[in-house]
Amino acid sequence: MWTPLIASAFRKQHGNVYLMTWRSILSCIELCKQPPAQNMPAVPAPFPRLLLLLLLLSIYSPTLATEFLFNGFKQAANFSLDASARIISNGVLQLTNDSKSQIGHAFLSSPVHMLHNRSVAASFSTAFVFDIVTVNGSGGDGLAFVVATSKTLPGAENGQFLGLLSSQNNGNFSNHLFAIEFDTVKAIGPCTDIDENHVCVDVNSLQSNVSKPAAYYADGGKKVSVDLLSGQPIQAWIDYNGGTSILNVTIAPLPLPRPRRPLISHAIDLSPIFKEYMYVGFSAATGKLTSFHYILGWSFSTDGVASSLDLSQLPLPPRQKEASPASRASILKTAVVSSI
Ligand SMILES: [Ca+2]
Repeated sequence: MWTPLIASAFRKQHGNVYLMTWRSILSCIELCKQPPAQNMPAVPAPFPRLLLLLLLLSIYSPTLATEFLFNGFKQAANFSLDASARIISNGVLQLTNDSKSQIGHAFLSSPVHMLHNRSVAASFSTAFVFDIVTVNGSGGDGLAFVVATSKTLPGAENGQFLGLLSSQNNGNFSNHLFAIEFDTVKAIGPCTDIDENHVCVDVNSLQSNVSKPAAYYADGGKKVSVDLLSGQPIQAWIDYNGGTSILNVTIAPLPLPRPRRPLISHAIDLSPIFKEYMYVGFSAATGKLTSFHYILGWSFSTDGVASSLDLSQLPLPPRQKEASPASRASILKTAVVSSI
């Protein structure tokens, strides 16, 4: 009777999210402090509840794994959103609207255990579907999956900094920031980019460690370009093996299955970057150029491969009205008139 009850504290359901963290262990301790419910038989005296707790902790606590799955964010209560980020009514996570110079952050509220024995980076695996929708063809600046020590990334700048860092701290070892960028502007300056449609690995700096034009490898080996500004949903898979220190990043437009060959396969030891507990989530920014940046679903695990998203359950971004040629002409005319 007690075993399934306590075990359930380790796999607590929040909407369609599952967490197995210290929070669960604390819940378990609270559970054991409470007197049994009326219809619940007391734990037999020879098997004290504390002993039962210690037995269960010995089974579950060494991994401190986190695992969750959001097929849309309609019932996601444990999220920290700031600036322009919000969850719209159908469950789409909107990081930015198409206003200029915006930043949006969305992080899981609870920190994730990312360093084993305080020295070795944990393996992790994540899959998510994003959609960058651009009205009137401007398009900028991009979004990123982030592992950071902060849920708000204070002082971060918009535009080419993607809401991750700033001109003041870009490149500092003390940032403890890891990100995978999906960048739609070719920046010059402190965050120089290879092109205006790329995927890259950032460690403490927007001057990326590895950059590749956005693409996937088809089964025959052919490299197929992916337009990040297509307005169509794109799935990304990021897998880091803490044992081999290999990071793999793969993308493909929906509904394609995961390509076998990753776009980026990079040897990097994240142990000096991660702290024991980190926050995982997303950041996006606009600058002079703008897009709506959306996340439609997200799966994450530090305990094996992230669960597959159920693509049939994912919400769609709201349809944006594109300015008609007539209204564009009107806007242009207004701009010309107002500049005179
Ligand atoms: Ca960049």
